[in-house]
Amino acid sequence: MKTFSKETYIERRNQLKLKVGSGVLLFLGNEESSSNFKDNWYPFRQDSSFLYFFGLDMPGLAAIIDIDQDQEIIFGDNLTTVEVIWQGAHPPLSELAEAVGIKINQPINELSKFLDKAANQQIHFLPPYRPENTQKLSEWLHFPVSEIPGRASVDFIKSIVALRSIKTEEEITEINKAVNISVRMHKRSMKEAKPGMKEYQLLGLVNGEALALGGHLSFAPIITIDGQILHNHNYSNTLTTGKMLLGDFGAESAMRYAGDITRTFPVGPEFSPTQKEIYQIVFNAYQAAVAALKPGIRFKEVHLLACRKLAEGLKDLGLMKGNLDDAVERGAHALFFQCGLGHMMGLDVHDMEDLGEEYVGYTDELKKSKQFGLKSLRLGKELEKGYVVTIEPGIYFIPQLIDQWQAENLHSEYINYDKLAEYRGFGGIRVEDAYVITESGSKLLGDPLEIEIADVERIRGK
Ligand SMILES: [Mn+2]
Repeated sequence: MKTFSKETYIERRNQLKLKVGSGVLLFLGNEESSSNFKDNWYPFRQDSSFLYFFGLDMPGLAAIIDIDQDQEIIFGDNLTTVEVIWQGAHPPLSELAEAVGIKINQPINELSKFLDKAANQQIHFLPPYRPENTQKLSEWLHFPVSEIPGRASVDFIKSIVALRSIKTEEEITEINKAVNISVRMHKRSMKEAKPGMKEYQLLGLVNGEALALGGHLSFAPIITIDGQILHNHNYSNTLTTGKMLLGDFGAESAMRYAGDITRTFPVGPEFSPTQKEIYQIVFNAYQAAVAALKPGIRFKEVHLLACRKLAEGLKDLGLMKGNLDDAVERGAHALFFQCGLGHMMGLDVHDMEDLGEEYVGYTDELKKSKQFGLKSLRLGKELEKGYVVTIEPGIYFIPQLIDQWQAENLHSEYINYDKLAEYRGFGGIRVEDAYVITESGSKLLGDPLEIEIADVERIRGK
């Protein structure tokens, strides 16, 4: 288990105490999680806020920061001899706690007693996303399970979001490691994809690449010739010349920071002329969005700029028409780009999404839109130096959606449905990289990976 220095964690906790101000902060780590029977576990994944403030990447832990008494305690049990037989020995919890700057550790069953004694203090907890943790909170705090999500502390959430959103230099170093493993995974798929292969063969190659470099998958990969299915987790298709392969996947580094990259490339050695046209529109939107990144700009504005670029290209091809300012404002482009331009990335690939999009991506002043397309934009608020965001525009031709809009005659002043019929079976194109916001603009994370048409075709062996 690799951690930052104890000073990093002490400083993060001090900042958190200052922000929340008073009360007791309760952190629940994660447990092993069973898949089909008790001892057959999914790979263990620690809670990211627990990792951020306590660094300990192992199951069965919880922690308290009692701001009022200025006390920090890690709760957990040392392994029993029976557990050591199966799992091997770990350093004692006191030693692990000391390494992240915590002087007091207690057995896990002391935690409910601690909370009962603290009943007259405000006990802050985060919204749980695992049922086991919801149940524990219910038992320890004596609220019904159904009330737990609504009782999560907004002050606690907002304070954590404020801290975790700004990535420090040592975090950027870790994210770069994750992105660079992700780059190697993509190079592997771009070099080795061939007509006749199954999508799952590529899945095996890229997963193997991540594992061989000491990483893990940071989320379930999308590796598909049906790129128009936005979160496609089917890998059973055969790669055929004329199709494009859309790969959206990335690695998690040893310290659990995420990478997330998307590329779309031809299964054959080159794109068709039509594929090139659509790809170039997506790439132009990507470039325009990246050029706009800087502190102070709302990400929603960057998203809309990318939408406008997509709409311009689609109008040039005759797929859209009319006044593009109005078209984008009314959401007509969302027939082709149904999702958001990007998201924050850090210890989670969609960073802090467990804490609530309304706190991570929006503010009291800027609420999420309900318009189709914009309602899927996870991040809307002003960017700050140190934010890490992904930029992932795309164009997707979804036959069912086209049919529905056409049947409703929706946005027909902006969409040329006759011309669109030629693109029904086109599929989808997306490109994606991650950027850190700097003093004056942004910087690409990780080593550059081929993205322009000529470079992609070169790697495909044209
Ligand atoms: Mn992404």
